[in-house]
Amino acid sequence: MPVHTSACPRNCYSTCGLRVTVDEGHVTAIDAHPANRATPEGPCLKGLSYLERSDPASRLLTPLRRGPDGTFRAIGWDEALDLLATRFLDLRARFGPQAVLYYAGSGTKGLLNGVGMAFWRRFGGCTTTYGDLCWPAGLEATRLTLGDNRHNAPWDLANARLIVMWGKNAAETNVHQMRFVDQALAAGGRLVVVDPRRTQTAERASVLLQPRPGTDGALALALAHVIFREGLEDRAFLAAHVLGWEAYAERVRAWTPARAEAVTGVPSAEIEALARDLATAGPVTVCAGFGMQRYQDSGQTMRAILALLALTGNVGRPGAGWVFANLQTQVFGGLKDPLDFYPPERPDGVVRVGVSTARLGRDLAALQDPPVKAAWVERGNPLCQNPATPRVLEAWRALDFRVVVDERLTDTAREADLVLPSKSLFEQTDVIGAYWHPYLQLRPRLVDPPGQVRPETEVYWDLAGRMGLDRTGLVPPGGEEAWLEARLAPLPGVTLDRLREGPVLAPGAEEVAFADRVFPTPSGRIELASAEAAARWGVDPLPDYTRADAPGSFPLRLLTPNHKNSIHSQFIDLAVLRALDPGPRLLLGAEEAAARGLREGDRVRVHNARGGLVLPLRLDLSLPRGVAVAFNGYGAAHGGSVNLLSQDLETDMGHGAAFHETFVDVERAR
Ligand SMILES: Nc1nc2c(c(=O)[nH]1)N[C@H]1C(S)=C(S)[C@@H](COP(=O)(O)OP(=O)(O)OC[C@H]3O[C@@H](n4cnc5c(=O)[nH]c(N)nc54)[C@H](O)[C@@H]3O)O[C@H]1N2
Ligand SMILES: Nc1nc2c(c(=O)[nH]1)N[C@H]1C(S)=C(S)[C@@H](COP(=O)(O)OP(=O)(O)OC[C@H]3O[C@@H](n4cnc5c(=O)[nH]c(N)nc54)[C@H](O)[C@@H]3O)O[C@H]1N2
Ligand SMILES: [Mo]
Repeated sequence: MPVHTSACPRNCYSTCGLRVTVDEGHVTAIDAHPANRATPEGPCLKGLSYLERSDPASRLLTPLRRGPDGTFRAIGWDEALDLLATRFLDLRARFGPQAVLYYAGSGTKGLLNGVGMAFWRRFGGCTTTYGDLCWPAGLEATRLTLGDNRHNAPWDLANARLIVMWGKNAAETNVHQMRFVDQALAAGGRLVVVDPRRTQTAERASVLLQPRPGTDGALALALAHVIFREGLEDRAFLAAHVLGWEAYAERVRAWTPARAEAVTGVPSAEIEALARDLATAGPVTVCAGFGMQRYQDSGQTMRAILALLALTGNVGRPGAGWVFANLQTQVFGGLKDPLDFYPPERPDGVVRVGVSTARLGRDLAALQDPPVKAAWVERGNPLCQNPATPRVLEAWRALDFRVVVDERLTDTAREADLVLPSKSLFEQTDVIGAYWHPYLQLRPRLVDPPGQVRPETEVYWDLAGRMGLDRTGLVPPGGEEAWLEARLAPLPGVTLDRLREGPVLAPGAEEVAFADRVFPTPSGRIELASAEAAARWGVDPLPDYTRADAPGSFPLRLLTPNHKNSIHSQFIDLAVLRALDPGPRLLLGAEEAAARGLREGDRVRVHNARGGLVLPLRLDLSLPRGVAVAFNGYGAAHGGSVNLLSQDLETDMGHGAAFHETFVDVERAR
């Protein structure tokens, strides 16, 4: 049976290389692609579940139109395209093209995703979002400090003597990274985890530091304090490659371990010990996750953590460095894959970059001249995944016309006027990058889309035809490969034929990032002091920690991490995952539960001024006081999204979403 190279295009670090077996027009098996050195041992359960996920029985197969009574009826493409053309042209005539919001989420990677914006430009423009729900605080903190988001190849982690997994739960969110952790441990290295929870990753660690959520900045400043106090800093490296370290040494003088203990709850002896290890155990790799990036001061926190590697000379060496986002596969210019990031300060008069993704509901409702009247959502589920669901829902319901392109009836699709069925990863050829490993990969068209399913590019092509738009830059049906070849043409050695054989290293990919000690910052050095940080984001030029949370009326901070069995709201409704997943739940430590007279298994109402959610209680004895945990991704079908409770606040840098600035209380459900 024919076996083909493919790759998983989900928004996940691993971006696994796959080998896909096709038998008589059906995908029948999914295996690892051994040539992807980062993921040679095979996809996770979600990857294997593509057999179910791409099966026509579990998907939308026709456009659906919602009637006045709220029920959906299947319609043909003729009717769908007519409706789209009529409504959008009418809104354009009355309010201008910017009355349409084009909202793209992170549902799939692929160069062809860029065709969506090309269509809206042909339409005359639109309104779109800036910032991102995910990683921009860390991306920006890293760019300001190192000049670029690059890191050592994933397999280089095996060379580390000390790995600090900081706010990252790789055992659930980047399972393939744990292989390299294991290799490092087998060679005598050590793993330290910094997480308020005892995660599956922490189970493999020799030390778990549990800072109070949001206090990592104070922890990092105190670690730097000890390094300087003991004279453990790498003077030669600092003198040659680091800007602002003298001022930083002054800054951290006040951050004694005792002060940090009072703020973070981490015992000062553990701070002292980790500081010495960072300086002497070398080489040290810090794998920084997204956990501490979901706060208002995340950018400054990430800068403070990254500074520890600069102080100890752990940059540009095998087994050392900062593993956050590896954008070495972003070689296509003008298109940031997986997520576009349009800075709002660069208006072009056509596309109004006017809505912060983190404040979607609030900004949508407030925009004027023109107001937003319609929305087109693709690859995203904003009524589940964006902060402050009640506000998003209110703004969404106030629109005149709502279109969602998706494989299934998500929380957002259920609230749409028109739902268009989208393709699976096996139904259109595309090229994808990654943000952990350095491979470009192909996911070829292997089977025909079922029912009336059509790739987005074809829908745009036909819609442009109906509307009488210039189709330059759009992709005609069957034209994907030519379009992709043109994008690949400038890249030496990267062709569709090569990609069909297996993953290809991005041109210029480095095993060890910054080995040449060239840092593309304004000063050419690692910038602990960043004038740009101050000018662009209004923060202190040095990393700092100024958080002072006053006690509010809701005593528990709600953390809403990711979990193994979904990619955000994806996969979790498939039978194979439901069979194994414990389902949505609220985690509390024993003391907080006891203080409320609650026991394991009770149905509890977690609530704040914005809303409430009823969930079964699970005790998590690792959780400190003042913290509650509920995993994100579960939607209305599971009782409601955690974002019914979250706040729509931005991070200090990059316009990220401060999901964890959310406080709740928990009571027995009545
Ligand atoms: N299975 C699976 N894998 C995924 C995803 C998924 O949804 N499911 N999503 C992908 C995407 S888009 C992303 S962004 C990544 C995210 O990958 P990770 O960074 O691993 O994920 P998170 O679950 O957001 O956060 C990691 C940890 O941070 C901890 N944390 C929360 N607050 C703090 C804090 O203040 N300080 C510290 N030190 N830790 C804190 C949480 O308890 C959690 O265990 O995973 C990717 N991979
Ligand atoms: N409270 C809380 N909320 C969070 C987070 C958190 O930690 N806490 N994490 C945030 C993070 S890191 C992220 S990245 C976001 C993710 O937010 P989203 O990007 O909105 O997340 P998904 O749930 O992955 O939704 C993507 C949708 O795309 C659809 N899709 C998949 N493939 C295709 C395709 O080829 N075409 C089309 N048209 N659609 C497709 C899927 O079916 C799915 O419905 O969530 C954020 N939300
Ligand atoms: Mo994310």
